[in-house]
Amino acid sequence: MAERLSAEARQQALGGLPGWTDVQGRDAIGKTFVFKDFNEAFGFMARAALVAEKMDHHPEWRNVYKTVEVVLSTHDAGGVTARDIALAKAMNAIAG
Ligand code: HBI
Repeated sequence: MAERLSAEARQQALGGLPGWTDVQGRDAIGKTFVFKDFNEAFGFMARAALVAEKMDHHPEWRNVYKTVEVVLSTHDAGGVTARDIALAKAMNAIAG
């Protein structure tokens, strides 16, 4: 079971995650990805979904046209864990 990161560890991790920030009022991290169009946005989601499934760690996300708002937190731990950092890194790599 992944352990919640300390505030320091989370800030440290965020330093290496361009575009990701703390989510106000929650122990979670978030990023809004903006793509060229819906096709690109959905393609990102399709690829990210396969990675999330492989990692057994799933995003909370919302897609409106070319934007994808992502929030990551580990429900079992009640906050941000290394699993969220790993998925965030993977999403940044997928988005390019
Ligand atoms: N995804 N974001 C997130 N957080 C979880 O705690 C989580 C998950 N996906 C699957 C999962 N947990 C299961 O492994 C556990 O609920 C058993």
